[in-house]
Amino acid sequence: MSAFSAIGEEREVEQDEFTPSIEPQPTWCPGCGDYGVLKALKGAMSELGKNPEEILLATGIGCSGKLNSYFDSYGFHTIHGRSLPVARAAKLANDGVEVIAAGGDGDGYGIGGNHFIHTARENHDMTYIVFNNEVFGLTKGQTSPTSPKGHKSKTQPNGNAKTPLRPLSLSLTAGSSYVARTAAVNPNQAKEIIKEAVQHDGFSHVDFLTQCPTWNKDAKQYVPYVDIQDSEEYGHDLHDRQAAQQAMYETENALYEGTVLTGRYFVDDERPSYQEEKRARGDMPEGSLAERYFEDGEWERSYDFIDRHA
Ligand SMILES: Cc1ncc(C[n+]2csc(CCOP(=O)(O)OP(=O)(O)O)c2C)c(N)n1
Ligand code: SF4
Ligand SMILES: [Mg+2]
Repeated sequence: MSAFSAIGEEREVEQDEFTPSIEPQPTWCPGCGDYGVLKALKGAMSELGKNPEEILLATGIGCSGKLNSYFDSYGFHTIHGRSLPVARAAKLANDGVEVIAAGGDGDGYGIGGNHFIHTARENHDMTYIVFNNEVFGLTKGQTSPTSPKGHKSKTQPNGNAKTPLRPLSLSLTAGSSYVARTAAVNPNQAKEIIKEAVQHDGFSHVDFLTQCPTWNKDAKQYVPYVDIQDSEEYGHDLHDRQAAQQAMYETENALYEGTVLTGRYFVDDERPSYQEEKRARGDMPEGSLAERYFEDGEWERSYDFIDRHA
């Protein structure tokens, strides 16, 4: 089966179909939060009836980037911080593909931060999962953009002097049309949030708190958590941008004070995705560029169809 015939095919999809025959057991450390992302993603895609052949997973570099090896679908293990440009290109070349981008806090909020801002601004139709473990896990625990102030690591042995980045607030301000935070310690909520994010038309950003027990000994900070949708104290109208901003600000402060708030923060169903905006202007190719190449064997340059993105 190819990506073209799989798209839109309706059938029951078992979770096991996303387990690869090569390296089915992840090599993440015992207790790593990354297992929670894999479980939630498999569960979400199976419940949505998505075929492995209609999904493209683009990941960055890091322990998080290894998700690509453990989730069986079309995949592109990119370079550090570059999952989003690859994901965008894939979605433009084949609009029917379900595109998921994923990577770490260092990958997405640090080296790839500019791609994050502009992919959100342009509202590209995809889901972006950021494994936020507040360290550079793969390279042995260096301070990352989300490490708490005062956090000690090999690169900051006297404690981090920097104020951490606010991923939710940044995402909202940049233009994401769906913003949520979940945690590996809450797999059912995580699965439901990923399902919503995938179904949303536009750029869906999920900040996924993933404990790193090997390099971030404060890993237990994500337990217990509060789901703001289940809490009278924190509930707000998800379509109200200002209320979302306030809730995000409180959530980001609370995390470093020991209270873990998770849930949905913002949803804009009205805003057209980048793909819809381009289609309305006659700037999107008819059908899939990739399929044309696949069938005709003739390469048509993508910039003949898509503007150069000034
Ligand atoms: C351009 C570039 N700079 C640095 C690295 C080294 N490097 C690999 S992974 C990584 C950080 C990973 O941290 P994060 O994105 O938070 O992912 P995690 O391992 O925590 O999941 C770094 C700095 C690299 N691969 N490429
Ligand atoms: S180093 Fe940390 S993030 Fe990487 S696999 Fe181990 S526990 Fe997970
Ligand atoms: Mg990290």
